[in-house]
Amino acid sequence: MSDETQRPEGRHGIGETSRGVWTFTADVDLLRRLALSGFDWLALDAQHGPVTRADLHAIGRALGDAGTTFTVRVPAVDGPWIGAALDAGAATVVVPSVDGTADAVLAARASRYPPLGDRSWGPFPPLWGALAPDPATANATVQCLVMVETPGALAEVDEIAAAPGVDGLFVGPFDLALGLGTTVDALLDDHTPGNPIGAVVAAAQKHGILVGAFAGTPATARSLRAHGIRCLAVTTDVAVVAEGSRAVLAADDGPPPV
Ligand code: 3PY
Ligand code: MG
Repeated sequence: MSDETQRPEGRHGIGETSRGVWTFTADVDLLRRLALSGFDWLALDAQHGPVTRADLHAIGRALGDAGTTFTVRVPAVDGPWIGAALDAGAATVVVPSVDGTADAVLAARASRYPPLGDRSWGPFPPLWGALAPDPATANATVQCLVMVETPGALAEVDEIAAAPGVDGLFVGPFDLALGLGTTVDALLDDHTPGNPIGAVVAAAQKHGILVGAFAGTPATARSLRAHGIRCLAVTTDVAVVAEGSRAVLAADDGPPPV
């Protein structure tokens, strides 16, 4: 295969209306199988999963070879981690624990090469003989989604959505509920004027950027869609295994009677 055929044409990130799978595993075969299972996108969780920066190399190569793009939820507002995830070939980074506009700007700038940001040049694909996008293409196609999951981010959500290089807002309902001193159910059921999730959706719509959220289950996805969010992580690798096992055991007749 020539280098030309390995050019990462058609790289695309997360769509406005899409269903993703959230993954904790660092196992490349399982990730590759899941990436080819029909979800619109796959997000590796390096904040709450065991994915390390060293794992990114093999994962990026395996998913790149499979012709699929991927997202990385980095562990924190951390420029070098954002750079490493993108160097490995991630099309999208999801940045957690953003506490205000300054954090969002840091994340956006870490996602783009100069003059738009301060990302450093060093993509991994040439290490295994593939081509990486040139800086201008990388800047034009990368997606930096900042999480709104703290009271600080919520208070500045309009300013965050307006910040150059912030391509989308991604709601973390679990941390947002904790930070606001409420429950996930109460947060999701709140449709009063000015409610927190509605405020995130309104800010994204006002500034013409994507809005997404972690749901984890189809039931939570339903509640988030009722707020107008259509880009959702609808399940996790762990749930896919557990529910797949349950479905197989329920469908099977069991051992023959002795
Ligand atoms: C949250 O709900 O806080 C998340 O970060 C989802 O993973
Ligand atoms: Mg969170």
